[in-house]
Amino acid sequence: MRIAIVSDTHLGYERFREDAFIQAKEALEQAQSVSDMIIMPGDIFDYRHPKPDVIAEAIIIFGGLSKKEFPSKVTSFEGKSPLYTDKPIILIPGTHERRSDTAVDPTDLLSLAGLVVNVSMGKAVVEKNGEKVAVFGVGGVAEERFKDTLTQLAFKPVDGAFNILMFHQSLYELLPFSKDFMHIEELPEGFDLYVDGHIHNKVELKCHGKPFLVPGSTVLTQLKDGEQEQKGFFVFDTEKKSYAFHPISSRRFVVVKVDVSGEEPNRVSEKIEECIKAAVASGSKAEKPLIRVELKGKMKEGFKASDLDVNRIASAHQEAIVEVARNNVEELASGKDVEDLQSGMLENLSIRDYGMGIFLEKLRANGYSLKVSPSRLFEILSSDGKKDAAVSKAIEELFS
Ligand SMILES: [Mn+2]
Repeated sequence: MRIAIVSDTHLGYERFREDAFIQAKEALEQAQSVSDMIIMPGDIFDYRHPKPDVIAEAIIIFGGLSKKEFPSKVTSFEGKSPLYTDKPIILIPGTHERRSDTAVDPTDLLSLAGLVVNVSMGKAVVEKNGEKVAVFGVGGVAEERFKDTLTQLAFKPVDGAFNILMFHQSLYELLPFSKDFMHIEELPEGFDLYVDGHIHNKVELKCHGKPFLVPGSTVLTQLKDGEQEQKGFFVFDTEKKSYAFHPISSRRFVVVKVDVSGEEPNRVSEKIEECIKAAVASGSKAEKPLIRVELKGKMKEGFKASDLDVNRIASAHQEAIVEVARNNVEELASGKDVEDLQSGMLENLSIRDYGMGIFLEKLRANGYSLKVSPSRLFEILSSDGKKDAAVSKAIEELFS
């Protein structure tokens, strides 16, 4: 069977709302035309509470896919909620949709509407002419809960099927900066393919000798260097045991690095202009590229980063969307936290995970030793809605 893997469509992403919709639609429609089934490892939406018009966009896209026949169908299912369709569009919620364990997230809505199969914390078996593919899903959880969650789920690969483990997490090999991230070789053995979301550039690795694939997002969001490559999706062929990347048309993103060392502001402005011109000229004019100019170094004695009018430079361009980052110009740094937040390392981490990290650190420093997992506590405290009830529940758990 041919399995399309489309990830991190981020429907409703405010900065590039139209891109998110158009590029998700293109990726999914192309994916359907070249595959027997589609799997999606999370962040289908950009929010836990998408507005009705964003939910409508998702219904338009997934409703369109559901109207067509797939060559395969879901023949068995175990999950948090019942199965509402046998169409093989199988997904899990990611970090952006994450809510408390029992709450309804927006991917549940698509499932309830009979448009997709939400395989979070469950298993779906898809069949085509007797061939079976089993998809095991772990919806996005706090990083330090991932290992325990896998242990609790105790997934058993299906005999005679091609088995896929799909999740939405940071792994140490991809983002090597937190001891809460699991290592790739700690993932359970016995699967034929490992599929992860969350990372917005494409990744191809091996896990226990089997392919480990991250297709990356279909829309620009994080603006990291890795997002300069073309967006798209993977198609894995279970017969050939091989896969290919299918690019989609997406907004071009260019990062240019400008060294300001020993320069005066006027010369820095000229350098930036030259770089923007070159970046614009290197692509087609059909769509405005997003150009991120990263300044680095120490300016000429007597000048500082704030002498550069980056807003004027950025807004002076019609043919591109320009943003100028001057946080690596030396004079600007002020305090370790700000540096941390602005450093490239943290760009990889969601604010939620960063907050979780600080929370854990404080608990550890204060000798926290109660049995309630700190990440569970964090989730309760940061869950939506009835805060009072959530907090009293947490306190009850803590002291009972
Ligand atoms: Mn994402």
